Amino acid sequence: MRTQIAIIGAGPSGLLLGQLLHQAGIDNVVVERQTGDYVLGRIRAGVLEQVTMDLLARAGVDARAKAEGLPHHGIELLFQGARHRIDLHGLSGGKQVTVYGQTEVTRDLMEARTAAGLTTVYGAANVSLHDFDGSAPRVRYEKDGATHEIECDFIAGCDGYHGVSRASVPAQAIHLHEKVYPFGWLGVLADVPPVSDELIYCNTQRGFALCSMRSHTRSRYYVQVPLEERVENWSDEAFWNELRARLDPEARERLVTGPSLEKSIAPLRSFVAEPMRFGRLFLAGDAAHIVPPTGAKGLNLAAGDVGYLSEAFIRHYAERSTAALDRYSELCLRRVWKAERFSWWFTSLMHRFPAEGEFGQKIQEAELDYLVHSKAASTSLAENYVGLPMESF
Ligand code: FAS
Ligand code: PHB
Repeated sequence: MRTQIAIIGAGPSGLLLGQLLHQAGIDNVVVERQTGDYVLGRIRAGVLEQVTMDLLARAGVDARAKAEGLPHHGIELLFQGARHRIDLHGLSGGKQVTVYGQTEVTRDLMEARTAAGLTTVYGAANVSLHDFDGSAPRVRYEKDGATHEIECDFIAGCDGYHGVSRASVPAQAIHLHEKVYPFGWLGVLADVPPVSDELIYCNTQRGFALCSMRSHTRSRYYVQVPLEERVENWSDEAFWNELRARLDPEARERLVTGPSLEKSIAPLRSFVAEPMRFGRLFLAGDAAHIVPPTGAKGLNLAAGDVGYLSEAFIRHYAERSTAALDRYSELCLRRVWKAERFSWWFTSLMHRFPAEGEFGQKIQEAELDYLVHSKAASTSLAENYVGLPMESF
């Protein structure tokens, strides 16, 4: 098989890239190791920046997100028993975020790809990348008992943190930065109405909690748990009791509980691989960076990378120039590191760090008190939360 761009991974990065390239007449093939249903079964992000919504519109797949997504103009911070609203819309010059689950984004992209008759190889085993440091890269995979090979001009590594793309780069050519946090997020998805109209981020003596949602009838909740926790130790009742214990009286009163549709524990880490380009291999999304989900940046950063990479490929083929491709890594990493900083800061502010002791808790409370009473500090939170602008090549 031959194509212009071989894309590894059918998560949001790979599918959005495939759609944007198709719209520009650039041939591409997506190779995914799981089944489509498996990919859709992973419950992940819930908040889209306007930059991401604009990219979905450019890809022609924003209709449902615009119709069913929930525009949000603010978030609340709960600490020392009181809730304080951060006016994202007012403090960011009129910007908003849209609550629309990553699962739905992925579904919309999958349907568009199928409708366009584009090639997606699901269930591809033992994917391997070859000669991306030369002029004729290739991708190999096994399926239905046979080994297949894709000849291409470029490879886009959109295969996430545990993918094969970054792992295929020689160790001396890549520099990894990582910080692992001493806790995880136990998350529950349930068909119950959200406890509030907006997201509530909670800093409490018992640990962090987040009240989020997918719609007016489906809620997503998280509580901070120790790293050694196992999801099988948490019945639904135990989860709801722990969440209740971390809420303020009004939210506790309004909380509607019900059977979990999904329950899982996600570890938290900050991670960046530099650079994000190796010859004719380009990394995008979680293949290149991970943020703790506190700032709702993971999916949005992935979309930003794809916005840059699709534009760079389009310019390459239109202008027979490598100028934009040569700047891809630099532009991505400038935006990635700013999001890494914000996600680290918000995680450090909102979670309990037992090793920091009482002094650490008092510093957190002082910073939160300053944050909610300072327009300058709240504006900084707001402009990072709604998403920083993309640069031009
Ligand atoms: P993905 O990991 O989504 O997709 C990579 C794809 O590549 C997968 O389908 C995988 O099966 C495939 N793949 C892997 N190895 C392969 C191989 N060798 N060959 C072929 N295919 C291969 N972000 C937020 O903003 N908010 C959140 O609340 C949030 N929660 C998260 C919870 C968890 C448990 C995780 C892991 C991430 C979470 N994220 C969250 C971040 C998440 O949304 C990612 O940013 C987003 O999925 C990034 O999309 P991709 O870059 O496409 O990577
Ligand atoms: C979610 O709804 O899954 C979500 C929302 C905001 C976050 C993290 C996760 O910061």
